[in-house]
Amino acid sequence: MAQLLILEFPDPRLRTRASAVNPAWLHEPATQRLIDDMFETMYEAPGIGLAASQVDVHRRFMVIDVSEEKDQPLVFVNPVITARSGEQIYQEGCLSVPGIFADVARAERITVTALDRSGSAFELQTDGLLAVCIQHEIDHLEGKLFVDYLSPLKREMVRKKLAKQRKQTDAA
Ligand code: GNR
Ligand code: NI
Repeated sequence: MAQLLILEFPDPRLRTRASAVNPAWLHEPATQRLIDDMFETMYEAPGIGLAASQVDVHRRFMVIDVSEEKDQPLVFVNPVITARSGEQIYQEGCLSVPGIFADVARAERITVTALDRSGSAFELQTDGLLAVCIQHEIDHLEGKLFVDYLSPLKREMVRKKLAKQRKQTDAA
């Protein structure tokens, strides 16, 4: 197992639109290792989700675990939201935008279809934090970040704050 490097805003690679996963690719040992490495990277961060885009793999899949005990790993391959209803506002963070938190409005309840890591299709109806996380990760696959929901001025403040944080970390 290995920890992977997480791309950070405003890295232009985070703007790449990921392409569909060929189900045959899931049967390759290297792919299964990549999924394991993404879970390790997510748990170590620590985070509740990680999209392939964030580790510079521009394929449509993500790993998620929103459980308290960190014992409910979920893999979504080629996820599609087929129904959405209601609205919830959640204070979001992102491993690609470290140390920044902001309220984002998203659907409260969603239905998502996807393949699991072995290539089997499933459908999930969910709400609350898991629904927020799935929407956040699918945004990554589209090259979209939660800071894109903020005003351009706020987004510029985020960019400057991260640049300053990095300067301090690099100097230390
Ligand atoms: O770890 C994460 N926490 C989080 C909190 C609120 C809304 C979304 C998230 S996802 C984030 C991990 C991440 O950046 N996934 O892309
Ligand atoms: Ni994120």
